[in-house]
Amino acid sequence: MKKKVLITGITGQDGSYLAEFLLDKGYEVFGFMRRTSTDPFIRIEDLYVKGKIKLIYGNMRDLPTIERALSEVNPDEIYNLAAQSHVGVSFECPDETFDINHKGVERLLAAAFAQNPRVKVYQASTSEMFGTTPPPQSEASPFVPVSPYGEAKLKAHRLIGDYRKKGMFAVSGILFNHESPRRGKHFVTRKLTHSLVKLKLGLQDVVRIGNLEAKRDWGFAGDYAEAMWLMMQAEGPGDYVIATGTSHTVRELVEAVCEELGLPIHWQDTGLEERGIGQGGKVIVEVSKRHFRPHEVNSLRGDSAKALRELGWRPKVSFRELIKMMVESDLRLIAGGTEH
Ligand code: GDR
Repeated sequence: MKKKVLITGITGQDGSYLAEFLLDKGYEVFGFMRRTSTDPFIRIEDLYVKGKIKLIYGNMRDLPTIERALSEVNPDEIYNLAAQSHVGVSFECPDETFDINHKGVERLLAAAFAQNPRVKVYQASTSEMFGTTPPPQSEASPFVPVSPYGEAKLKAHRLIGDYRKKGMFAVSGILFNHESPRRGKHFVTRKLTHSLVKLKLGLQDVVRIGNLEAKRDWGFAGDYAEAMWLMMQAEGPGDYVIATGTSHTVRELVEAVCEELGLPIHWQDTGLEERGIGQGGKVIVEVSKRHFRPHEVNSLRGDSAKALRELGWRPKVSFRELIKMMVESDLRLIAGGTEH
């Protein structure tokens, strides 16, 4: 019989890659999704329309909907990818962030354990939990979160530890930033590839950006979906850092996207006055206070030696390959007129 998997947050970037990966592995895939007025199917349309996955409406804030999904599916594995996933927004909506990212996990774990204590659960934890801890960050590094998002995720991570003590196969994947052409446009990588492609095509004048000095360890989301599954197949449950081990500043990211597009850029002035100057002295990038966060995680670079040692996992796509993939995809979408 096929193994059954329930993915919460299936409509997101990671959910869509994981669904495809698990279908390939022969799983029967069920998705738990929230109703929204905007089109939630962009990333999974093909899988849904062709009947490859089944979707169940519900909400991480609503326990009965979680219980219903669990009893309908009776999963062997659960991947909890549902979250309010934007760090910047978490400062503006802390209660909602806590209710989904912490309490939602509490609801899910309690319901799953009550239904079947042998079910395996994957929790999407995050490098944001390390906060101000200097790089490289590993499973042994202290957690010092500085955002409501990071704090809520840390509480959820600790719940995973509690349930593991009760005997549950509960794993926590501490994933560093992971991107793809399916990334939402409010995250800095996709915001830059999307808007600089538009600029290149003459459809946009200037890109406004926040902190250029923040450093992140950016990997490819498809590689990270494989890591999630590998963790669930390990002999025992654990915590794993998943990262590339290299980091770049947002400034270097801007430069890499520009280079990929053949857009020359140099920087002028500093701080909030800083601007990226393009061909003919035209301002193409502007620093804007609006995109800064009240508290910033300055530098993230993960050490995923444990994942390599225990799971045989290593990233396949490099930073430059990732940028190329995202730029080419946005060029196709925007030049092809399928997106604006
Ligand atoms: P992050 O990703 O907060 O690390 O969380 P994001 O892409 O939003 O920010 C990365 C860094 O870029 C700086 N930055 C900007 N960010 C955005 N979004 N927009 C801007 O204009 C901008 N300018 C500079 C940010 O300040 C930050 O330093 C992501 C999410 O996917 C989380 O859910 C996940 O847990 C972590 O990655 C790992």
